[in-house]
Amino acid sequence: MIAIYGGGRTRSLRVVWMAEEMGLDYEIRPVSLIETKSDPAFQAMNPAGFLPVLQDGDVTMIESVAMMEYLAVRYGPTPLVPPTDDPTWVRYKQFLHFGESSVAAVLNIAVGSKFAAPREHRDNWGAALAVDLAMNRSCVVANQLKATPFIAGDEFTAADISVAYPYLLAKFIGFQDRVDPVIQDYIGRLKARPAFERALARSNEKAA
Ligand SMILES: N[C@@H](CCC(=O)N[C@@H](CS)C(=O)NCC(=O)O)C(=O)O
Repeated sequence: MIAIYGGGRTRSLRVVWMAEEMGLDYEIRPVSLIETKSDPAFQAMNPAGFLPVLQDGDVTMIESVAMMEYLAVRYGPTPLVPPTDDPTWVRYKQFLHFGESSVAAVLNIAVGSKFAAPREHRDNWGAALAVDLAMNRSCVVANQLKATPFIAGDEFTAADISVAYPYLLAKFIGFQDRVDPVIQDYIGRLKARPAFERALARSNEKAA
């Protein structure tokens, strides 16, 4: 059985959503971000102590987008990944990584500042810059969505799961008013997918 450590608003949601879209059996092992840094069992899987972690037999993984790629290769083929000779593949691949590397990753500073920093350090220049960077880069997402209904083209793919994740945190982090309306509409459409609804419900059963 595939085990996904995380739950709640963590990036495990990407992996759970992917598993739901593919109809895979999996279990969520809820882990608190406070525990991961001091739990020897968790440290053995990811010495850096961040979430999510995926375990599947002998396989242990610590990168959410790579986990999605793993599921597609190990349990696919799936329409969530266009064939490499498909004209949408390059855009698919780029946005699959853009969602984490260019948007979600920079927002970690905003999340840490808002929820973990001492009160007097919460409104800091770096946290504001993190949101500014994410919003500036979001023009790439908005421009694509003005041309196609999904981020790689006419079909929903794993790249949509990757790109959607940071915008699902908009209200939580507090930048929802800055999200382009075309992205807000897109996120609304993605949230209505039955697989997303199931993924969110299971992720929230015992929030991390
Ligand atoms: N690139 C990693 C980022 C993982 C990440 O930043 N996870 C957050 C929770 S969603 C976390 O554990 N933050 C605390 C930390 O990095 O120590 C991925 O996509 O899995």
